[in-house]
Amino acid sequence: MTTMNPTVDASLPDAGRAPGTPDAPAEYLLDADEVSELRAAAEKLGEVYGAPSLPEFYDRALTAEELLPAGLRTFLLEYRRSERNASCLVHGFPVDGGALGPTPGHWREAIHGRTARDQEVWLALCGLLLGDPFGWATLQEGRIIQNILPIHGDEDRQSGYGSEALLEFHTEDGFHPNRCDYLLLMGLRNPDAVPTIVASVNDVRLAGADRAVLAEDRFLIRPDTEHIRQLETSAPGHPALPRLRAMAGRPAPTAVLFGDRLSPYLRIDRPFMDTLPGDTRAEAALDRLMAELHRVQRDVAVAPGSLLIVDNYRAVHGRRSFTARYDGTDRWLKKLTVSRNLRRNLSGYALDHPRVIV
Ligand SMILES: O=C(O)CCC(=O)C(=O)O
Ligand SMILES: [Fe+2]
Repeated sequence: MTTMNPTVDASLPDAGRAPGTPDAPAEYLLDADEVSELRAAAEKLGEVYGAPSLPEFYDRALTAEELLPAGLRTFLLEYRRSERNASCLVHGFPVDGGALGPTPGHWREAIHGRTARDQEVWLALCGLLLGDPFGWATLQEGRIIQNILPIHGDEDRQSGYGSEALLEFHTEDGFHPNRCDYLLLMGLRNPDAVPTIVASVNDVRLAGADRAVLAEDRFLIRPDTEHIRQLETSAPGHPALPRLRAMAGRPAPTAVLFGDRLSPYLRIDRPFMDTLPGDTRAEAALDRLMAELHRVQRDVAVAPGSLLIVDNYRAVHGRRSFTARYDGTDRWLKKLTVSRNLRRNLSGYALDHPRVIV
């Protein structure tokens, strides 16, 4: 790819896509035979490893990803290893809306439900194929699989429980050095086709000078309030709370672009970000990056039975605003976070299980 404008660095490699091709999600459609295999896998696993929302499942189901259909495994491994696409979509997991029962009104109810067990098993197996699924002691009582649903009273929050407020682009847990490599969202219900929004850093065009500024430790990312809020409620004496409060009060300056200079990774969460005081150059570069991310954004309405996977180092994601119903028919997604190397995530603050980090 070449450009006539010398100030715009559009020469980033396309990582295997045809030159100039936008980074659309790679897609995979499960066929009837594969669906039968998936059903057999869910039946076989049943209760042997316990619930996939609990960390012990992953200690026991060490090789269970072998039960996934071969074509799906190839697709997911290629996605992981090539890094060609910042996101991908798998369609065709069975979901029986009737058997699910009503969308719970709160994640506290949802974590005890088991009506979506098959979907949780498939989500867990896909996560195991990509790496090490993990959870946060600070979120949904350490559940590895979380529930995304609108909560009454949280309409304006920047979290998976909001609705009326646009959920701004963010890197998942962007403030945290141990954030996930992959974010998986499995659709159970989405009657108004409310879109998740994804923007790939591969599509962003920026002046070289802006890229250089964004690659310097000139930015502060504070923890989103959800982490601190849930831990203060569930475990006010938790030893990680002072650390989280320090991350909020005195965040360490960090870079927004990092990794390969020609094909960088990205870390951003604008509503929780500042530049160092008076650094107008960094602020302007950040604004231009945000504008670019908005320019290249894509809507992806995660439908029942679809799985959206976002590479948390290559794409930011958010969600359009919508009006919640609170009548049992609301949008409901299952969410899993995956590390490529859980060893890297061990911080010494986990109390119960190393897979549940802080
Ligand atoms: O609801 C969505 O589509 C995305 C939610 C989200 O960003 C999250 O829970 O991290
Ligand atoms: Fe998110």
